[in-house]
Amino acid sequence: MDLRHRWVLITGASSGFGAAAAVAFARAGARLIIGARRLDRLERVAQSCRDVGGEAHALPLDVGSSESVGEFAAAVRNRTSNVDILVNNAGGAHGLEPVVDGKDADWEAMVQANFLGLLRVTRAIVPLMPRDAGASLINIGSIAGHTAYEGGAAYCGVKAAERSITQALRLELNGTGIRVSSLDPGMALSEFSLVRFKGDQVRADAVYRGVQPLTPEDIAETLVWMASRPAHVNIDEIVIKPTDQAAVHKVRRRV
Ligand code: NDP
Ligand code: 8X3
Repeated sequence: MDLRHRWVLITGASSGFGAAAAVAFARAGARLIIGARRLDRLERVAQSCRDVGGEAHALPLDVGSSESVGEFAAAVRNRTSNVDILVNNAGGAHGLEPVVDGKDADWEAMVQANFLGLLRVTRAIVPLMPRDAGASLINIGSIAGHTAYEGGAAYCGVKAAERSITQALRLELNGTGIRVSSLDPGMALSEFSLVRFKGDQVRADAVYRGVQPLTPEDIAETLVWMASRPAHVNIDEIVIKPTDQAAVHKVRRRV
């Protein structure tokens, strides 16, 4: 499917996968609406989209707030009546403590962004997605939603919920022609670990020590490929991991 002039909405586009995806879709000729909380960073991503010839609008968005999602959706409707591709990417992990040491604030942040945020944005944007015209709704899951690990109870839980939400949406939207997909990455180098470890760069770097992780550009390329399949093709689910990562716990380290 030709992505030129299609409207693509990406949540959490101020860094990592979302930022790289915005530029990749812009390069393919799409028009971008991007949302996140850090508006200065988001504006820079929008400029990068324009630098490759795309149209881009940066809008403030906190998916953890119904009010913010409502204002965001109103601002989206001011720019377009159609959203052809929705990428629900906003989210991340907070902390890596076992449940007995878990913090309410971390759990609440993960549930708000990865779980409720995904539902809120989808509820607001699906009515703008055209019927029978090759529209795509792509949720970013994780291998954490497939296999739990120590310290990941809440994060693995919300990413497992993402899989269930994706499956339910595919059933609910059957008959509309809107495609529903999940892209589930393994270890990828972004700000994910820096956020998880609350700015501790040394601890974040240790996650990727001796490993060649995925890059945000790997994820962006896959998203563009998924959205540009012919309208009758639905890529239900992709799991993408670094070659160095055979499973959550089975990682080749060169040091
Ligand atoms: P980054 O930390 O680089 O990017 C996360 C993005 O989400 C930022 O743009 C951030 O923007 C945004 N975000 C977080 N919370 C909110 C919120 N409440 N409202 C709006 N935007 C929000 O990490 P990644 O690019 O790696 O993460 C993107 C997605 O991929 C996440 O859902 C993550 O769980 C998932 N993932 C990551 C993997 C990895 O190894 N990196 C592997 C598998 C899945 P801002 O702070 O400006 O609001
Ligand atoms: C991010 C990948 O395995 O660190 O979702 O949870 S993992």
